Amino acid sequence: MYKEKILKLLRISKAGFLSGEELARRCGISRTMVWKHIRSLEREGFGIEAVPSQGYRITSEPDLLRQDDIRLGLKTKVMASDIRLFDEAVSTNASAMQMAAEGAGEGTVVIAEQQTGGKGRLGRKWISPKGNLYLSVVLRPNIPLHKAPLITLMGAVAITSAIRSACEVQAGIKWPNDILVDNRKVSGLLTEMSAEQDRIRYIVLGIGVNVNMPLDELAPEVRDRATTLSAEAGQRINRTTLLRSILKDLDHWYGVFLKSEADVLAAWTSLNVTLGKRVMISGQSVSCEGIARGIDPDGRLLVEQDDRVVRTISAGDVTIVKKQGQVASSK
Ligand code: BT5
Repeated sequence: MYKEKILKLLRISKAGFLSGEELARRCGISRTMVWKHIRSLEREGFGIEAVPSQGYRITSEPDLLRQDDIRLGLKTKVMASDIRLFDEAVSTNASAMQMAAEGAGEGTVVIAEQQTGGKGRLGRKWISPKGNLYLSVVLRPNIPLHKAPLITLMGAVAITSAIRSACEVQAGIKWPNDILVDNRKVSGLLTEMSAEQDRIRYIVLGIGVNVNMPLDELAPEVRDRATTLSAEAGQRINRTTLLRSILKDLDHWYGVFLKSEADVLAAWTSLNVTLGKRVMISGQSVSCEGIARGIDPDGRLLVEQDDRVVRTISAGDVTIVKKQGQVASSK
């Protein structure tokens, strides 16, 4: 607590020095304690210059997510009721599923600076080096099982609007779980759940966003179809600001979802890049090609084939194609 107060005072004074005596007085602690907290901030990666007779000042901040910085000015009803922040996790989804099984409350957010076993769908991998955002949220909605896929759509709406407002990058949603910028994947969502019969026990909504990592961290075959927000914006992105925006928008859209699923579907439709396009669907149980015409109330994709038959797709990978059989963008 005192450490955060000292940090706040140093940040406010910006380039100016603050003496140990002044800091001690403002916090109501001894100068020795001030010094200990300064050392602890240095261990976290803050550059702090100490000049005898003048005091301390911050010279550099680490590029790390910090609990207090995330909470700064964050007003949410459900999201971030509890924030669990890790330097490293195997998979924030796996951690959040475990925590939910042990009773973690709705809105618990698990965040990691990097993942060693980041998960995509169907056993695929999500490459997760430092410099990006990896988070998973525990949700306990009182909805029937067949409505669970709408959580992915709700999450996609929230992430897309957060990216648009925090980074001014024109992101769009590709059904079911991709966020694209100019046809390249910048973010992916993975929804997992625990359920019995027709009752959902809990859902974990996992979100990976490529923010500042160098693109060469990705294998060439993935890199060709991926991008980062910093590459698109042409500048480094403040991850804390983006994360706050994501939590705020998730909170908003989850609230909307619980009241009116139709409003989420309408927002999804306005932010999507799939509808009206010719798509190729490849899935475990279905593969087809046609025009993506819409989504149904359960979030399934409606594809009109060339023979006019409309297929209802509940899972699969979508590739947008230019003409029959010609790939324009893919997974
Ligand atoms: C996804 O799967 O897009 C879901 C990604 C969810 C990741 C988050 S991170 C926090 C939470 N914890 C987890 O363990 N997971 C979630 P899918 O649609 O199956 O796409 C996976 C495919 O995307 C891979 O097979 C690669 O081709 C590609 N890919 C992998 N890493 C990528 C990256 N960092 N950026 C862009 N594309 C990537």
